[in-house]
Amino acid sequence: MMEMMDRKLKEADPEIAKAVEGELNWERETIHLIPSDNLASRAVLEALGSVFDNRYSEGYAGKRYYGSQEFVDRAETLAIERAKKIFGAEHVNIQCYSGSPANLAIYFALLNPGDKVLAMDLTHGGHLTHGSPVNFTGRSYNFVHYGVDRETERIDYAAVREMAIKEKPKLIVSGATAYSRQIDFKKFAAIAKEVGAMSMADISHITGLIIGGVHPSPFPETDVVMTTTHKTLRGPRGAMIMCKKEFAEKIDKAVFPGMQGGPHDHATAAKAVALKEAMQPEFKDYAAQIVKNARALAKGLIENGIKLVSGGTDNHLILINLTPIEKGHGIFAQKALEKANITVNKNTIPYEPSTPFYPSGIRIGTPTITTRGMKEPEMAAIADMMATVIKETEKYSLPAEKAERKPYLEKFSSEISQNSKIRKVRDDVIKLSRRFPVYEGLTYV
Ligand code: DSN
Repeated sequence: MMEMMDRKLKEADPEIAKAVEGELNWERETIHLIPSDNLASRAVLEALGSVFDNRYSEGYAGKRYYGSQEFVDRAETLAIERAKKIFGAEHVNIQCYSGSPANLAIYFALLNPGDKVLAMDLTHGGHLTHGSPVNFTGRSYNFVHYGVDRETERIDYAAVREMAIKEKPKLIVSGATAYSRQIDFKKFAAIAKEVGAMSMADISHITGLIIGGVHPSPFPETDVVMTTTHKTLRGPRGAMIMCKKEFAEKIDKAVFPGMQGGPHDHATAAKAVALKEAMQPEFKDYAAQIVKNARALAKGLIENGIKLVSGGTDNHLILINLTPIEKGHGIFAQKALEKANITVNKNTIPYEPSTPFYPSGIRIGTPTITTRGMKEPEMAAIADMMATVIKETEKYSLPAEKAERKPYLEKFSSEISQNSKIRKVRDDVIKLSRRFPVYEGLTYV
């Protein structure tokens, strides 16, 4: 028995060790542009893989349903105090498993089933849990949605206000997962106040930018703020809810016992570590560089004739509109870029003319490559490489018949992997990636 307890991963489970090593090597040799991903520090990963994984600790610090919680309480209290200090939040619940359950907990705390909520439409950049009809939230509450203006492709605050006055929602949600411009949280909070609604901000994508002072903060005006902890914050997968004191009790009760059981204490410890890292001066440089890099990448793409939603970016994220090639082209661009070791995700664009599975855009972002130390010169090179790859996909177009799509995409994948220009880009990507090492010396096999 004890022998089993002391084995290293490579001895206990070589298949999983190989899969983890594969992921590590993939990260080392790719340009990773998914804007919601990032690289956690070794200290964060160490806390995440610590003995805190072994514990149950339902309840909150000082008021648990299990004994011997001294060290769990210490880690949780440190995480909470750090978050409060960083954001100026009156109350923090650090226990949320991830962004989706955290949003559900907020709705559970503040709303009754059927209540009206105003939030951003998924296809305009909102999140599934902002009331998409295919999500639990859309089925349980009466969501009405604002989007972006057709011309500017930015949020039209006057239109949001008009909708709020007309619809009289109980809650107004701001925040997005695919919006490349700054969000005016103060305006959202003011609109909510004017119509007697509560205000909530989902800042998951931009937390790191807010901490670094390169995006306006939703504090102190917004009633409840949710963030995941693994995106620009660069912590473990998870989330936290911050709120005004008056909502504290309801939020805590909604998280536990309302939505969750035992908190993930290993994740709590890792959140504390990430928050400490976010308090260091170099985190500000990192956040500023994310935005500089996104701007440089956007500029390079535009110079290569690529169309961007809203014409550019103010944050970490860029949405590419591929309709000049064809509607529904996102899947071709994603697959071709993947063959060149450039990781992106296909994404809907505002007023999407195709479908969510075959959308007309791709979404990219700079958090991971910034963490690796890349700067503006590398962004120009990445823009050129992306443009070369996307150009190679121009002669392919999505079959109108659904049954023809799968075989056509398989044929496309195999053809594109033989494409010499894409192979050349792949070689260049590997060379560039190796200049910015990741987790040096780490191995699992
Ligand atoms: N799935 C996340 C994203 O990629 O933006 C949001 O939860």
